[in-house]
Amino acid sequence: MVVEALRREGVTHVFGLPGTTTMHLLDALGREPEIRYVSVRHEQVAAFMADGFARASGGLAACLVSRGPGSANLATGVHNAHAESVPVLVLAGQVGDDVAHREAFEEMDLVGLFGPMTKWAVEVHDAARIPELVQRAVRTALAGRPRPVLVSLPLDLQRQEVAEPAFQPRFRVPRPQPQAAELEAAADLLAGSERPLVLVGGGAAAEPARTAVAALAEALQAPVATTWARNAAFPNGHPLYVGALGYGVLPVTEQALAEADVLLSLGCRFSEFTTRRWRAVASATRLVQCDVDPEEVGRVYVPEVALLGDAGATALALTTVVAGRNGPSASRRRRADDLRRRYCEESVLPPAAGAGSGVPSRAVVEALRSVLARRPATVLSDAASFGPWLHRYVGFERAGSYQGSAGGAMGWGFPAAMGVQLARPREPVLCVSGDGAFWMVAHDLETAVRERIPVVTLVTNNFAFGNPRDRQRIEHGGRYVGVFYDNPDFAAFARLLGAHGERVERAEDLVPAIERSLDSGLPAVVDVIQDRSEGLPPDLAPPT
Ligand SMILES: Cc1ncc(C[n+]2csc(CCOP(=O)(O)OP(=O)(O)O)c2C)c(N)n1
Ligand SMILES: [Mg+2]
Repeated sequence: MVVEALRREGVTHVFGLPGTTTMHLLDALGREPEIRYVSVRHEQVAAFMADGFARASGGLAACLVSRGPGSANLATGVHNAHAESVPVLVLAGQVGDDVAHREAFEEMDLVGLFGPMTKWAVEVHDAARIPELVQRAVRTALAGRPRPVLVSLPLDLQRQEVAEPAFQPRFRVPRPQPQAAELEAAADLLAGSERPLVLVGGGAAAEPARTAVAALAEALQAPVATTWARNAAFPNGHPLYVGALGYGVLPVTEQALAEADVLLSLGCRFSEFTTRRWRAVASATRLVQCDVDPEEVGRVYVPEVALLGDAGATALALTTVVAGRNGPSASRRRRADDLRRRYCEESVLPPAAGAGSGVPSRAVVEALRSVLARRPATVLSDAASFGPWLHRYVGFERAGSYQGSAGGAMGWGFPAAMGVQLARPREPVLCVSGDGAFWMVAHDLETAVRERIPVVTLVTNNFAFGNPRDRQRIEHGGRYVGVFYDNPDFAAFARLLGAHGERVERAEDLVPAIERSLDSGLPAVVDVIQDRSEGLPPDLAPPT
């Protein structure tokens, strides 16, 4: 019934790691040709893969893990997906109801564990209700602001027979549509604005919303910024794009926000980094907030006008209303042009800083830009010091061509890249990961080889936890504790597992190494050897 419910809901991929409480489920999955099951080597990888798959497909994947330890291992990835508004269906085996509440082997309160990091966490206690609750979980994960959900499945339940399972039709909660009065009010506010800014977040990052938002920005002649780690939510080459907010923000982008008299946000959660700890939006700024989820509207900032609705439909409707009025003033146009000109200047890669051995991050940016100019790859970046280099200095044009980690969990990148690759089998997928982050999940290179998932991971290898290292340099008098370590030869490690491995010690060898990796058709690791001091762009300090 669980597997049939997944099939009916259109779930095509399940990532997991077996245990006593999931054997029946696994047996049923193995007999279902429409669903691909992939075993991983640590459960957090299953959650990260499901996360990447969801982002790239617009749908949802499931994780199948066992009780107690298996579920706890999964939790990091579920927490990260929750923060980043990514739908993931968690199916967890649980101790049987016949032995529960006696500290049965590996017993853990799974609804309690996952409750704070899911939109809905439920344990099934009647086998006849499995279709209802699994199907509702999928609907819930995808409705409104997407988020993970948990269905806990006690073992004794899995052995029960149900004569006539009652499956539900496949149903998706419709997205609200903006109301005419609210659209008029928004258009009024925007018409009177001298310094508008459109802020685009993950909720408006996919097509067709993205194209509709571009048309709206053009009708308004308003500059557009993206939220932290959502750089591909708007075409970066567009004449109205003025950069990404968040950690490492360029001065021009922050100024565009600080000076905005009217801010139009679309699918944005106003995160700590995007808003520079809620200080970057001026109190005088008048907010028009478009969000699909009523719980999000006014959660952080109270809008003057709320547009409760799907970002694409809202942008389309608002464009029509705006088009029926006088065009934007010449001064507004000049301001948009001026901000764009400054954005183009500030997003130029700064000159090389000089000293230091190995391959500087600056050279990694140049290599990536050169490769991406020839190959339309999807790029992912893990939670490492390299993120701001990408966010500032690499442009992304296509929808979904960049996926960044805004949740913070180290180790997300490489597994999420595998999920993206499974959703987009024909597209090259490149992940940039810190050495610390990569080594948290590197064992799953075996999964990539076994399952033939040819993602290329560039490891920016500075033999250090760069972020805490920089904090110790700046705030703790350079007393380094627990931030430097040794690494294996990652290229040799990759080859040992049957993957393609490259070790790069000179900047000029980087592009050919990436090209060979992409051409190998295998999962690949490019070990980019850096100086131990390499990390953030030189003007940046880690966030406190
Ligand atoms: C799972 C997890 N543990 C700890 C942290 C705290 N943390 C943030 S960045 C960082 C170091 C990252 O090192 P690395 O991946 O090598 O990237 P680098 O900064 O050196 O480029 C740490 C430990 C985290 N974000 N996630
Ligand atoms: Mg490092």
